[in-house]
Amino acid sequence: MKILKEIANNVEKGDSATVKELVKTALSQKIEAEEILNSGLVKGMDVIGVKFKNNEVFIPEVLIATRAMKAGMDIIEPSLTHEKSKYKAKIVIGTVKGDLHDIGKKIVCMMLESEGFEVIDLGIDVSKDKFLKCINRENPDIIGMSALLTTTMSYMREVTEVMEKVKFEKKVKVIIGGAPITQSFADEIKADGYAPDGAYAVDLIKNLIKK
Ligand code: B12
Repeated sequence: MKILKEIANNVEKGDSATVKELVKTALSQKIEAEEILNSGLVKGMDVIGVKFKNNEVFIPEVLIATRAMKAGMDIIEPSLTHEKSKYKAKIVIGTVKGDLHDIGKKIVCMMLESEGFEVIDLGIDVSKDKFLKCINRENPDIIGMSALLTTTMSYMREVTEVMEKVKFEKKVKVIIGGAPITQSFADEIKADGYAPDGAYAVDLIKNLIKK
């Protein structure tokens, strides 16, 4: 769809104002919010990711694209909210210590909220102490960790290790995600699940809370 391509192009260019307008137009054309997110906004970020990797763009361009992406996410957020689901669960989520990437985590939070789950977003650079304190304070059903760097994904292991006892006592499950994460890494660090994107994260949590 042409408008989705335009949204992707403008995220890539970092033109927040145009992204906002295009997203509003797409919504008024009754294009599903999830489709705008995945086939428009995320597509634009994917292109920036490849260009960044190939040294065709640098941090300032990535930051400007991030701003445009977030501007679009703010517009679609209210439209993502479906009817409250029958699933009830409290989810605490954060990007692990040393890692500042938060776009993917925010998408996961938005998708979970749209399904009626209660989500507490601890933000970025979250230490194991902060996760632990939050478990004791909030009694969540699920802890979600995000990491985008191969250097920070190992911190997830530190968190699952310190959580081993409390996980059992509090019956909390741990899920992980982010571009470098795989199911086999999740198994290796004894996480209860991994999801490659927001839609899979919703299904994963529905399955975990049934158990
Ligand atoms: C945007 C971006 C940035 C922005 C972040 C802005 C922000 N507010 O997030 C800025 C410019 C700050 C940045 C900085 C850096 N970045 Co950067 N960045 C990216 C980029 C281009 C896009 C990431 C993104 O937002 N993707 C779009 C979202 C939608 O996808 P996603 O994050 O994967 O999330 C989805 C899934 O993974 C999943 N998911 C995510 N989290 C979770 C959590 C749970 C619980 C679950 C279930 C699922 C889940 O669902 C999400 C939705 O579908 C990637 C390239 C890439 N291909 O990933 C590089 C990338 C991640 N960055 C990279 C690097 C190297 C850096 C820097 C070290 C650069 C530098 N020299 O300073 C710094 C590190 C800063 C730090 N300490 O964190 C590398 C990492 C390489 C590696 N192997 O570790 C990448 C891969 C680029 C590259 N190929 O070189 N970056």
